[in-house]
Order: sequence, then structure tokens, then C-alpha cells
Amino acid sequence: MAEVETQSDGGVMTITLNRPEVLNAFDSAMHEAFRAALEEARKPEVRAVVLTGAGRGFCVGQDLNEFKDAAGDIGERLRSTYNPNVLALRGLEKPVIAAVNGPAAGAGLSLACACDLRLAASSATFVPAFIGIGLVPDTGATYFVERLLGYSRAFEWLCSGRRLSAADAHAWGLVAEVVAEDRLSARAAELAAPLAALPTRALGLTKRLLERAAVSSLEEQLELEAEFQAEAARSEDFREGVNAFLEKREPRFSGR
Ligand code: LHQ
Repeated sequence: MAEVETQSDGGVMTITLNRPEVLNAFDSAMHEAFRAALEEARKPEVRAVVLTGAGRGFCVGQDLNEFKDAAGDIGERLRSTYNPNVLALRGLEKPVIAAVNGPAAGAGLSLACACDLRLAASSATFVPAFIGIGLVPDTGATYFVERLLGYSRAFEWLCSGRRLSAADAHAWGLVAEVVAEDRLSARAAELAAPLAALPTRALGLTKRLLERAAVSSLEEQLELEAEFQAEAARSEDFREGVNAFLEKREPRFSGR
């Protein structure tokens, strides 16, 4: 059975982490399969991505069974597997939704936070498990959680490692919406389909702009907006959007 499954429906590609017996913890085979799935997600015909887990877990980060004897060079393990994959996930120039179906822990929490939106089943939990095993947050957890929640909450949560319920995560603004467990995949599809029908190029560039907003001066951000706007204006979707407006009809965006 594949450690990561992919399925496409229209412009929406669903990536399912698939080691349910360990709540989809990462071993080397799953890293490799995830890398291949992320490569597939770059294809232009994919215009929105849903990341989820098989069984009752989303992803609990590193498979700790691999550390039974010795952990080896953990820094190198991060550099060669987790880091390139989280960069590839974050680098997708299209909307990415995490459909969090159960525990998201350790690097699994980092991946959920690297997505653009989080949709959670009511049974989902969010666990910065790193501190519980004497490690620091990794795979971008400090980067994403600090940006999503601010320093104070990020410090308290990442350092306590406490399990956050879906309802609490929603109250904190970490997840956009909480739904009943049996509604999760249908709701993810409902959210992803309209996103996949948007002008994908402009959407991807908007992601980049928002990312840079946190570190740019206003002057730098204005310049970047001008550059990216020039790029968006070269897309077929810009032409279609203007024509549809002038012709008083709904636009049909192609993502090109
Ligand atoms: C697991 C795991 C797991 C193996 C549950 N591994 N089996 C990256 C790179 C390099 C180095 C180090 O770190 C990193 C980043 C990281 O990701 S570090 C953090 C690693 N993850 C954890 O420490 C999480 C450990 N898991 C838990 O604390 C709990 O399982 C949570 C709170 C996530 C869920 O609790 P429950 O819902 O009560 O489930 P459970 O504990 O009963 O787990 C179900 C099964 O999954 C169980 O196996 P079993 O055979 O007894 O049914 C667990 O042993 C297995 N499992 N996490 N990371």
C-alpha cells in the first residue's frame, strides 16, 4: 500500500498521508512518497490541494520507532527530508487546505500550519509534541505558529506542548472551521472547488505577497506588489476577468 495516496477531482488534488497504524507518522518511505506527491501537485492542471490523513490521525510527525536504538544525525534528517518537503508544500503557487481529521502532532502540526487554511474535524487535536520528547519545534513550527498566533501564544503553546482541541484551535483562529468528523472530506471538497476555479496565478502571487508582508518595509512591499501585479496582468485570467466584467457575464478562469 502506498504511504501517500493522491487523487484528483477536477482541479483539486487530495494528498492523503497513509500510515494509519501510527497516525501517519513519517518514516523514510513516506517522506519520499510525499515528495513525489508534492511534485505532482505542481502541475498546472492542479489548481487547489487538500492535505489530509488516512484513518483517525492527520500526522504525528517523526515515527519514533526509527529512534528506538539511536536517533542519528537529526539535523541532517531535517535538512534532507522534512525541510525540502515543507518548502515544497509552502512553495505551491495555489491554495492548500489542511483537512485535519485527527491528531496533528510534531512535524505533522508544522505541515498543517504550513497550509493556507485549516479545516478541522471536531475530533482533531493539535499537539506541539516536540517539547514532550526534549526537542525544539521544527519543520517550520516556530515560523508558522508565531505568524499565525503571535509570540505570546506561540511561546506558551509550543513550550507547554499541550494538546489543543479543534474548538480551542478555532477560537484561536488557527483553524478556519470545525465540522463533524463524517463531514470533513465533503466540506474540504466544497471549500477547495471554488478556490480551484479562481485565477490561480493571481492567487499564488497573493500567497507570496502575504508571506513577504511580515518582513518588508512598506516601500519594499509596494514595489513587490507592482512587480507581481505586472505579472498577474500578463495572465489569460486577467483578460478573461476584464472581458467578463465588460460583457456582464460570469468569468471562466483557466488558471493560465
Ligand atoms: C506513533 C507516533 C509516533 C510512532 C503515535 N511515532 N508511533 C523530525 C525529525 C527528526 C527528528 C525529530 O523530530 C522531528 C519532528 C517531530 O515530529 S518530533 C515529534 C514526534 N511526535 C510525537 O512525539 C508524537 C507522539 N504521539 C503522541 O503524543 C500521541 O500519539 C498523540 C497525542 C499524537 C495522540 O494520542 P492518542 O490519540 O492517544 O493516540 P496514541 O498515542 O494511542 O497513538 C496511536 C498509535 O499510534 C499508537 O500505537 P499502538 O500500536 O499503541 O496503537 C502509538 O504508539 C502510535 N504513534 N505517534 N510519532
